[in-house]
Amino acid sequence: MQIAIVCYPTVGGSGVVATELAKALACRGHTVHLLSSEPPVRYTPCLPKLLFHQVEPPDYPVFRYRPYESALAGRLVRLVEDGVEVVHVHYAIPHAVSAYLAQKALERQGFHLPMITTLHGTDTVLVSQTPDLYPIIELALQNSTRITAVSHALAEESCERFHLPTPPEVIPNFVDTKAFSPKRYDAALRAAYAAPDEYLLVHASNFRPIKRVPWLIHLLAEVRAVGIPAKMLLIGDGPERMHCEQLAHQLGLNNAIHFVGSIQEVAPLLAIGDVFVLASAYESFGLAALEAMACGVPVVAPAVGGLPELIRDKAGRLFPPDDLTAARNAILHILQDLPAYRAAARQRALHYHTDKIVAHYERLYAQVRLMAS
Ligand code: GMT
Repeated sequence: MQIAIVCYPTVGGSGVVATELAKALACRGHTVHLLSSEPPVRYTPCLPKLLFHQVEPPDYPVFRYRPYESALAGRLVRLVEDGVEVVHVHYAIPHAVSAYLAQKALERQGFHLPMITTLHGTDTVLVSQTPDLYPIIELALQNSTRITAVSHALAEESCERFHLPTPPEVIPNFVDTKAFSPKRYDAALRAAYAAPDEYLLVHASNFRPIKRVPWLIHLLAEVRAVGIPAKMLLIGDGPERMHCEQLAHQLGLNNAIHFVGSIQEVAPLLAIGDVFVLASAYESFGLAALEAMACGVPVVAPAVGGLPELIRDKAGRLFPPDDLTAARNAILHILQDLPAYRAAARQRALHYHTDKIVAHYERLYAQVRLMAS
C-alpha cells in the first residue's frame, strides 16, 4: 500500500508514534511518505520504502505567517495523484484540516480521499478549548473517514466534545520491546547517577506545564524526607526546565537531581531507573511510561486520562492527582517489592508490542481503501 503519514517533528508523543509507525510500515513492505515541517525526532533515513517530505510553505513579504496548512494540503494532493492511497494524520490541528482540504480538492477529480485522523489528546482536550479552533477541528473530524484515539478515555472524551456519531476506534501507543528492554541496563551508566545504595527515580517529558515537573521535585523531597536515599534523573527539556532547576536549588536538591536535557536515545537512561514517575495533569496515553515499562521500570503516575488503562497488573501504582503523600507511598510500596514490579512492568509492556498495534493500523488502512474504491 502507499500511505502518507503527517505529524509534528518536535519532541512529543504524537510525532514519535507517527514516525515509529511509518518506520514499522516501511519495514513491512509498504511505501510510506512521512510529511512534516522538518525531520521528526525519531526519523532515520535508512529505509528505502520510507520517504520523508519536508513541507516548506513559500515565504513572501506579505505573509506574516507562512501558509503551512495550505502547502501541506497541496503536497497531499500531489502525492495522491502520484499513487498514495490513504492519508493518516496525527494531531487534528492543522493536519486533519489540511487533509480535509486535500480531500475537497481531489473530489473535483472524482476521487474520494480516505483520511484517518489519530487523536493524541492535547489536540482535543486542550487545543479545542480555543473557540476559534473548535469549529475547524470539528469539521475536520466529522469529515475524517475514520478517527482513532490512543485510549478509551480519550475516545469517550472526544466523542462527547465533538458530537461524533460513533466513538473513535481505540488504537493504543506501541513500543519496540527490543529497543526498550531491561537488556539496555548499563551498570556503569547507572553508577554515574546513583550510588549502589541509592534509588533512582526517572522522568522524561517536554517540561510543558501540563507535565507538572516541579511537582516531581517536591515528590523527591518527600521521599528523601522519610529517609529513602533517592535521586532523580530528569530527561528532556522545555518551558519549565529553568524553573525546575531553580526549585531544585531552593530545596537543596541540586546534588540529588540530574537534568540530562533532550537526548536522541532515551532507552539506556530509562533502563537504569528504579521507578518512572509522572505528575501530568492529563495524559491521553503516556508513551514515556510505556517505554519505561518495556525497560522493566515500574511507573508511579496520577490516575488521569488513559494512564489507568496502561498501568495495570502491578506494572506500577496510580495515585489521586496532586496527592503528594499517596505518590510517595506508592513509590515506597514499589521499592519494597521491586523485582516483582519490574517483571510485571515488562510483562504489561509486551501487550503493546509494535507488531500487534501496527497490524491494527494496517487493517484500518485496508478497510478505508476499500470504502474509497
Ligand atoms: O505529551 C506531550 O506533551 C506530547 C503529546 C503530543 O501531542 O505529541 O503527547 C500526547 O500523545 C502521546 C502519543 O499518543 C501520548 O502518549 C501522550 O500521553 C499525549 N500527551 C498528553 O496527553 C499530554
